Amino acid sequence: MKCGTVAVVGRANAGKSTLINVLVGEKIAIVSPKPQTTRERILGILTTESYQVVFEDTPGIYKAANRLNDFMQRQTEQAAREVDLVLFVIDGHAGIKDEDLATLERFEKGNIPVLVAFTKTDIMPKERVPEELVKFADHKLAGVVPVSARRGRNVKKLLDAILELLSEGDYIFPEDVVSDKSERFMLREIVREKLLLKFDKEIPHGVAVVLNEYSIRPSGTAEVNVDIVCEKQNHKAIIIGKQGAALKEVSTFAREGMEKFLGRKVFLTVYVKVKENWRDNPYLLGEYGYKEEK
Ligand SMILES: Nc1nc2c(ncn2[C@@H]2O[C@H](COP(=O)(O)OP(=O)(O)O)[C@@H](O)[C@H]2O)c(=O)[nH]1
Ligand SMILES: [Mg+2]
Repeated sequence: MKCGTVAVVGRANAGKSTLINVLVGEKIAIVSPKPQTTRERILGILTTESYQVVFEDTPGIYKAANRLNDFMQRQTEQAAREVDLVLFVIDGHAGIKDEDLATLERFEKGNIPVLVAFTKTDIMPKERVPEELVKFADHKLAGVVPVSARRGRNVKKLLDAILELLSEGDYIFPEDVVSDKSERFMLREIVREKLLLKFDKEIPHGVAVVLNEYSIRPSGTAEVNVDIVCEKQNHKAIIIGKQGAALKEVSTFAREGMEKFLGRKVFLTVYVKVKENWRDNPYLLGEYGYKEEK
């Protein structure tokens, strides 16, 4: 039996969470076209009879602008120090930048092997792939695998490359566990995902979702109540929208996402609240789940 841990790192929006969801075969992390979608380390666990791979999704690498970003950066760095393999995800379509290569070098200096997943090949011309890959020539990598998470292209090949680099060992998690995060966490994240899809930058980045209630009625329907906490009174007005239209749309998508995730009907109620500058308030960061576990 092979078993190992893999930190999935790379630039914001590179496609890390999408790739992990495809590798694990279940949605363990939310995905959106906006950076800063993933805020913390999330484990996605793939178990078969012959191996267990524990993927660590991370927030990605970028400059910190507030305490929430500091937390996100620490989560990424911690993850990359404590694993058997670093999977460096690069958005092939965006192209390999000097900045990517500099970050890659930092990981190469550690004692952990680095494998590159060159993703989003489905939206780039075929001939550009080898042109980009030569940029890795001077790097001491365990390998480079071009993939498309969206199309599932070469994902099996990537998994084989990962397994090659892992050792024999006992499983860390029970076989039926796919994530270290609870259902409660995913319910909050699903609301945040829909906010990221609906609104621009400042609003979703300044939002926290609090789960007040999650219970199952005798009929089997789940009752879910959440607060959307935003940073400013005018953000609240935008989130709610004219006659509540925007909030209604987000709530409907969130309910549908929850129903798919839970496999049952959901009765969802949502309130919007304002907490100014919560992203820089250590107490509120803790309250909303953005603090290191002891
Ligand atoms: N075309 C294409 N888009 C992708 C692929 N993987 C991810 N994306 C998109 O890239 C965006 C960022 O993905 P996400 O997984 O949230 O990136 P992360 O920030 O690195 O976790 C989303 O809009 C995804 O749908 C892929 O293989 N092909
Ligand atoms: Mg992500």
